[in-house]
Amino acid sequence: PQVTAIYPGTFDPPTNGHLDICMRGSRIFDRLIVAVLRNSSKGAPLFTTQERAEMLAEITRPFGNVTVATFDGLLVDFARQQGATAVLRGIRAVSDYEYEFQMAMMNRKLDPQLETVFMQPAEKYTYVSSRLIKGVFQLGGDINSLVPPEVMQRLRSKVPANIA
Ligand code: COD
Repeated sequence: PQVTAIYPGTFDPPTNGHLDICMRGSRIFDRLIVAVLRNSSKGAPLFTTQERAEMLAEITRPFGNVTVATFDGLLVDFARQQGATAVLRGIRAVSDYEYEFQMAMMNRKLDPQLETVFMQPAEKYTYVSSRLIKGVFQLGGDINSLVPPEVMQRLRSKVPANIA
């Protein structure tokens, strides 16, 4: 059967780590929907939902089977609505696993048909997070090799103080 997977997240902003997981997911699933959560409880985002979705669409364009969407409410409801049977999540380190495991089990409780799949990024992206990217960029650090050029450009216009 054709398998559609959802890769959900905050993506504020998307990084090369996220892109790496999209690439790996696009190889094993028939269709991959990258889904940006609209009302995150993570605090004020740097980029609007729209901006994050646009960046994701730009950077995933080379993968023919990846689309981008936004959602709010429960992930399991969005997955069902999209006909998705899997959720893709990235694991950078053992420390990610505890939180990911809890979410996977809660999502299974909510929808036993929805399977969570974990993938590991290339080693060089295992320390990359959106939070660190924003922090380092705002302080003038060079993060060129850690985010796609499209994201770099938007960071520059959002945080003009950085001359990197
Ligand atoms: N390398 C590989 N993977 C990475 C990297 C990296 N460098 N950086 C991040 N990732 C992975 C993360 O581990 C995650 O799997 C994914 O990429 C997205 O990361 P984030 O940080 O943008 O996304 P989160 O963790 O903020 O996403 C949380 C959700 C939006 C999935 C969650 O809050 C949710 O589902 N909310 C909807 C409401 C709901 O259903 N709640 C109940 C859930 S149990």
